[in-house]
Amino acid sequence: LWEKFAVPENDDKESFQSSFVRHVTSTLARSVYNIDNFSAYQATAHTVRDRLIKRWNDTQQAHAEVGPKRVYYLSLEFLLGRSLDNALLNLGLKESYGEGVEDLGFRMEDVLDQEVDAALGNGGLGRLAACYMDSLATLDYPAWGYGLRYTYGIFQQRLNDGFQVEFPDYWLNFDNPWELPRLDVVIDIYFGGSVSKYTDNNGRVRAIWEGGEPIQAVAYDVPIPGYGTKNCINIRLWSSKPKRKFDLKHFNEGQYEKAVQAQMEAENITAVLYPNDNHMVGKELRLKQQYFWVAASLADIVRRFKKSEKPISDFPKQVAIQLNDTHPTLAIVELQRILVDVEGLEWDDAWDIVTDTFAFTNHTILPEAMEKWPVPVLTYLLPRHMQIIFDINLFFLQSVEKKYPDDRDLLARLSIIEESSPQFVRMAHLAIVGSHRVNGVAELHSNLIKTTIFKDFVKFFGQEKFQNKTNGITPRRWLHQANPKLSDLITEKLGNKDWLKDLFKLKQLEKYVDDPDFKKRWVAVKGSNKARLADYIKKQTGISVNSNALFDIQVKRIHEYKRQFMNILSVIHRYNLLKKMTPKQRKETVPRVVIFGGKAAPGYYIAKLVIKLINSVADVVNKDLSIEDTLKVVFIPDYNVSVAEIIVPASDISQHISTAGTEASGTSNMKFVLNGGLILGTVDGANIEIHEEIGDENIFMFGNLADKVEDLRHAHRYRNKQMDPALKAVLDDIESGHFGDPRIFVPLINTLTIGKDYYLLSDDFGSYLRAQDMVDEAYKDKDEWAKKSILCTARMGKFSSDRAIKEYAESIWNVEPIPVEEVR
Ligand code: 26Y
Repeated sequence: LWEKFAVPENDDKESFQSSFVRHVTSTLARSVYNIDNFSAYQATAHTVRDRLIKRWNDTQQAHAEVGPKRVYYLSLEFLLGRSLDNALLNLGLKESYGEGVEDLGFRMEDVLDQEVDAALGNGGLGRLAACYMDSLATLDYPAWGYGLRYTYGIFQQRLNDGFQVEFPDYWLNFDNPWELPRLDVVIDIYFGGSVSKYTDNNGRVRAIWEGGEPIQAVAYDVPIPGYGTKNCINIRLWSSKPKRKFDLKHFNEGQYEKAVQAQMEAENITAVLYPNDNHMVGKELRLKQQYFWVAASLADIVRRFKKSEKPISDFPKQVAIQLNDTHPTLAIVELQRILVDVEGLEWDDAWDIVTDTFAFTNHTILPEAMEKWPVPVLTYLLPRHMQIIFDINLFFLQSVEKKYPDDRDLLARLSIIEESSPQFVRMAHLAIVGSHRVNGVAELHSNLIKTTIFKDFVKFFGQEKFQNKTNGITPRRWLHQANPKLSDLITEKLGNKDWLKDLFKLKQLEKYVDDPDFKKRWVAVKGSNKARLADYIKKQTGISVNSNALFDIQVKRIHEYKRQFMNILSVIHRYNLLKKMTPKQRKETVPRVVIFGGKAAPGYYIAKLVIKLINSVADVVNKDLSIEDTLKVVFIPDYNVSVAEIIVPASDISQHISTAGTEASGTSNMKFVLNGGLILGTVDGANIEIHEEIGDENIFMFGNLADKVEDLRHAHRYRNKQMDPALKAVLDDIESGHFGDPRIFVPLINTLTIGKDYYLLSDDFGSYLRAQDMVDEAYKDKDEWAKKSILCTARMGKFSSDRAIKEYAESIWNVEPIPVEEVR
């Protein structure tokens, strides 16, 4: 009987339209005669959602039958962006549904544009998690993501007089078709309380933790469809809710408000995403978020494992948990607590299970990004966990002492506890000790962590524990979806879409680098993407830019180590040169549009001044008719995933100019090059591997190498080093008031003088300017440039997140793909 009523997957236009109309009238309760683009978006989204739910169920059923080892990706950030276009493309429905929508009188582009981004992340780390989920789904891995369902995502950025102002991102204002509330999946989470000890029947001392008032974690599931497969995986996001019961004590005392307040505090836990990128701010609520999330996730994972009825010692054979940075490190402690206190295992047996289960990815070596939490705060929020951390540390340090007797400095350096006053828990140390594998995110970064911040751990644990997994990006979103014209051209040339599942196939494009017709079409696609961006810029900022100019783009979080400051200083340098030129010289120079975008953390004063400086320079340059349109400067407000999808396909040059050794990998560098944009970059992060893949002629590299950085900083500190004269001239220009009240910029300029130029702008400025000149020179030869652009795309196979995920699956997780058949 059930089979008779099963919903078939009909992908044709008419089935779409009938479902669309049904959703308009039933789900949205509207009349089909007066619906706007937003309702059309909702009806389309709900139609796709029905498909996703079917696939989600089929996937869960297929996995349940096999009982495979599953991988769990714990990330406090999932920067998904929009879902509709991505789902249509991954499910292969774009064409039929597109026609269906247009027939009904809508433009698909307008409909897609109604969707608000799911912006539950800050930057690189969060977007990486989203790309990895796409690859896990596409490659048929039995995988789950676990995160938090923030009510407010990353703030919206607006500009006021050139300054950043933040607005709350209340993204759940309207119904969210991309989540399935699981109001039946609810887990009680406890904070505080007390620990008592007792002796059990076997004479063992055991601990009981009795937490305080419970807070509920409610599951919301976000289906992630793979490309060209029925596999559809799940990101489970937890939302905090008060447990619905009266606080009788307050109630009896007549303190109604107090009772309500306690309930509101429960909802606070998942209210807001912390907007700091690569910077630790020790807020207690952030720590509560972390525990709330890992405790709910582990309870869920353990419950699923127990359904298999396998012995608990099989846990690591069934479960791999990847820690996305140190944010979920308390999961290590929570699992040890469950195994020892709840399951009654011996400490050592439990610890073997824990370390075999977890692996840890580090995303930064910046000292200010290292998480540490005060022992007193942990002690009162999570008293039992604090005891367990002390025990983990004790046993760990005992094993160190055994191997290296009498090296007390080594013990202090390795200790999970920082012996300051108050004491702190070093989360990275805890993550390393509790994991069987640790990895960095690009070759240089993985080598650096082994020789600097984690050096002593390599000495103790040995090399094998420390790996590299160079980041990747999903070609489905970052080429197929964001750049449909280039995608079509590639598919036409290669004869099929196989390259979307095997990005190394792009190599075949190399055959056509000297084919004039192909080159012409390639350049035309770039031109139309630049025109699209020019339109967007006009709409958002009112600035008109010439889309024949060289588009030079730097979009990423604003941070001193990423050196947007150096970029805008070089723009001033360029402007001053242009002003001095004769009209004839100006005619011969390559016109440039310099485009910036990115958010500064709300409390990051210097980064916010950089935004102001960019806008002040833009104001002056864009108004100056004397330079005859040879230079324009644009700051695009509110950079996010869907804006990136417009920007990335439109670059001629993109800048990735961090001080060598500071950018762990970078992933936007990969996105730009995949779309046929060249890089102007430093010898840092994944730039190095991109260089290796695409060759010397197709990239502009400059600046000091990572192994020089420490010496250069040292030289600044102890000798009064001369500043680069070109840089000095530009600073003088700012100080003269050329770009508005110079007093505003004093603290920014001080970072280079009083602050000793920690990020070495002065040391790299000369070679940066020379590299810029080489860019101008190369761009004059349009034909050669087209060739470079094609070769860039053709050689990017390595940087697919599919490659990265396969490496994780094979050398860390030990999980296998499970093909999913449709269940009828
Ligand atoms: C401590 C806490 C507040 C914190 C919050 C966010 C610490 C770090 C972060 C985010 C880090 C991050 O996004 N790192 C980036 O990860 C990318 C993916 O691996 C790298 O490509 C990029 O170089 C790195 O900066």
